[in-house]
Amino acid sequence: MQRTTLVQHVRQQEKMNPGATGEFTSLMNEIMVASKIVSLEVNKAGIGEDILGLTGKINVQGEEVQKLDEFADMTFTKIIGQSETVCAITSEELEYPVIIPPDRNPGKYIFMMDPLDGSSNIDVNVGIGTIFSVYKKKTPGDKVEDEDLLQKGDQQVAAGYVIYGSSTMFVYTSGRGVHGFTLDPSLGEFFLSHPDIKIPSQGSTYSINEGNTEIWCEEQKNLINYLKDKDEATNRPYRLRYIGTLVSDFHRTLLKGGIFMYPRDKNNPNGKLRFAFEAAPLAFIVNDAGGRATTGEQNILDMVPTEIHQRVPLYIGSTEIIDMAEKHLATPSDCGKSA
Ligand code: AHM
Ligand code: MG
Repeated sequence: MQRTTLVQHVRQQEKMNPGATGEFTSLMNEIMVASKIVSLEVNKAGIGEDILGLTGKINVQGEEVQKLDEFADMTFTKIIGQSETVCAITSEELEYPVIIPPDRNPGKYIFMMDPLDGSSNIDVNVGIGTIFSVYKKKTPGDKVEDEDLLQKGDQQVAAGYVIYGSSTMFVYTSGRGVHGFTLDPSLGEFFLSHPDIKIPSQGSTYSINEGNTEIWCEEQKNLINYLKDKDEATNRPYRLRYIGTLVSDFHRTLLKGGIFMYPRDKNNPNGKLRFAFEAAPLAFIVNDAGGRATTGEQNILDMVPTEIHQRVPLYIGSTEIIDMAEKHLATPSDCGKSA
């Protein structure tokens, strides 16, 4: 059987772009190599070298850094940083961007990543992942400016994620459809397994950390109550599925339809997830698969971040459900401010 590898696929896609120089294909190859190394390490976790557990460090988000977080961050940063395809790398784990100096032949792309998403699931053999996003440098000259690092969501050139789960999957879009590849561990090669993924316009699943109910704003509580009400005509109540790894919850939502939410709440006015490393790349993917992502007030892809580690509320999934959610969120409460 003739199977398409990820490398072949990226090259075929590049041929459709008449101005292509091969730099993007090289970058994608490097991302793939880094993800295979991380996948191998994740699969070995628990045996041999001690890769599970905490490093004892606290990252820029104020979260404890796991050894696998650090390993994934270093692997991607090193491989992509040496690839001569990028001029800057930003990471959820790094306070400041890595800027490639002129004497190391920087490329024209900017690479952003959450190197290991789902940190709380690392030690318990539940799916974790990497999320990435690629932008083009906007400003002329060698210097990487804020304008290059803080671009509007819809300026992404490509976005993707890798899930290290029951199998390792690589899903990406460069604006020509969302395509999924599964790693054949015996060959160490990603093969096309999910061509041209389209998200169903409806679904019957909602995904949210319901342990936060007490700190949710009123409109959020109303939305969840609506999803749990019984009404055969609108297929309610919905089923709850929450893994606690965004990549995995998103992947299920992409394939089966439904909605994933991480709302603002009384303690966190912008929610938890980061625009550049989580919300924007997944919004770019869901959009190309026929779905939508919003903060509740604005399309994620229309947002221009003001800082690298900016957080945003996220509602992402099937169009009809996101439209319905937006109606519930249309009149936001003051969310406990007046209490
Ligand atoms: P991380 O990137 O440090 O792993 O944090 C993001 C994760 C997401 O994967 C997941 O959707 C969310 O945090 C879970 O948060 P909570 O434990 O508050 O439900
Ligand atoms: Mg994350």
